[in-house]
Amino acid sequence: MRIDIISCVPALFDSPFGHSILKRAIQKGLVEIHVHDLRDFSNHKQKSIDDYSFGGGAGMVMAIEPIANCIRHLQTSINYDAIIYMTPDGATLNQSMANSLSLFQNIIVLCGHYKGVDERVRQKFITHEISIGDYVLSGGELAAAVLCDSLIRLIPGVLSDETSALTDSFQDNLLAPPVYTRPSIWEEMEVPAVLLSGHELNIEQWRLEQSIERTKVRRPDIYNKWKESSE
Ligand code: 6GU
Repeated sequence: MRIDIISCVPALFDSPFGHSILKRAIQKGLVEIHVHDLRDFSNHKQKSIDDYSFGGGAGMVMAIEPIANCIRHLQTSINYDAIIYMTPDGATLNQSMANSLSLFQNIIVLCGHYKGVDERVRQKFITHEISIGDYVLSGGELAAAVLCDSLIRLIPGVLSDETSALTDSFQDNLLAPPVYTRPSIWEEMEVPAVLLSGHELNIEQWRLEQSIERTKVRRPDIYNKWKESSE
């Protein structure tokens, strides 16, 4: 998978992809991430990328030209499967969206700032509009990093058997069960006996029950979906 990120604060991406699982995925060549500085595509002397909002009101709007220049430049060498705009008014990211987007070969992720992009950018170029939740961030960069993380970990070969995405919360519409490690007794708090029993079938059964119970209590919305799908 190749991800091209368009941002006016590219430095925000230095760290998220420089550690742990994502770093290794890049080193193994399973994903390529290219971050583009929107200002490099501005034709202005001052490299400006925003302008006043027509009709007035507080807040600047990201102009069409630098974004169009950047996207068209990228499209000269690559065919993109999706051009995603990170915006709080987009569809809220969930596991099933991450699953489908992870199948794409080449994607562009455009990070919004200020009051957002000129509406015509959305109409002309954008195929998906994504938010990461009902709260406002200062820009789309952190949201884009979240999106990329959720996609990259699904690429075959990125996770080992031990970290397999198949046992993640949400992957089967259930939250993950509680987990424990040594010591088996800590300040009189004991690990559930079944986990120490070595009885694989019972352990699997216990984990499923815990998952179901957790989901029912914490996320009744997801629980109802799971119940429908398991009937
Ligand atoms: Cl994608 N952008 C911004 N600025 N805020 C957000 C968001 C995106 N998703 C949730 N809040």
